[in-house]
Amino acid sequence: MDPHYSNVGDCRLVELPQIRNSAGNLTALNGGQDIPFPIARVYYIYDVPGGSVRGGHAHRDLLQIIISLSGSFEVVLDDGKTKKTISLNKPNIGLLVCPGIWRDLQNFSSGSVCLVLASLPYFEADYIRDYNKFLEWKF
Ligand code: T46
Repeated sequence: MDPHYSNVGDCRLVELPQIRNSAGNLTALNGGQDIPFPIARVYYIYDVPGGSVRGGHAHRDLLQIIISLSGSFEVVLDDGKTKKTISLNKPNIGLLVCPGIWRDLQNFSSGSVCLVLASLPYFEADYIRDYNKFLEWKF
């Protein structure tokens, strides 16, 4: 997908497998199978103070799946024309975020944990952290 032409409609919720038994649930994620790309990096966000907003950037090439492992938060997706707010609050639901989409993460509940599976290693040059530059790059 050309990230210059991606839009919020290309981002979607992905149902992740759950193995349930009387002792609880387990979710195993295999890159390229349960996740639609090979996983190059995993990171997680936690201890977010109330009212904090994270994100505030787009990626040129990176694909990600964002999962709420515990608690809840919202992801605001923005393709420069349309914004869409997605609430995440289930550890078996991931949000696939395409390249070329601005994202903000907000309304973190107390104790929430955000897990992110990323298609590429951390590379600061892949970030667009200025919204006007994002619009210039996109259009
Ligand atoms: C995204 C949202 C959901 C690293 O050194 N390695 C890493 O893999 C990451 C993700 C970050 N960092 C450093 C870069 C900054 O100095 O950690 C610091 C905080 O990163 P950032 O301000 O980008 O964090 P968020 O929560 O605003 O954004 C992160 C991801 O960067 C981003 O790709 O989509 O989570």
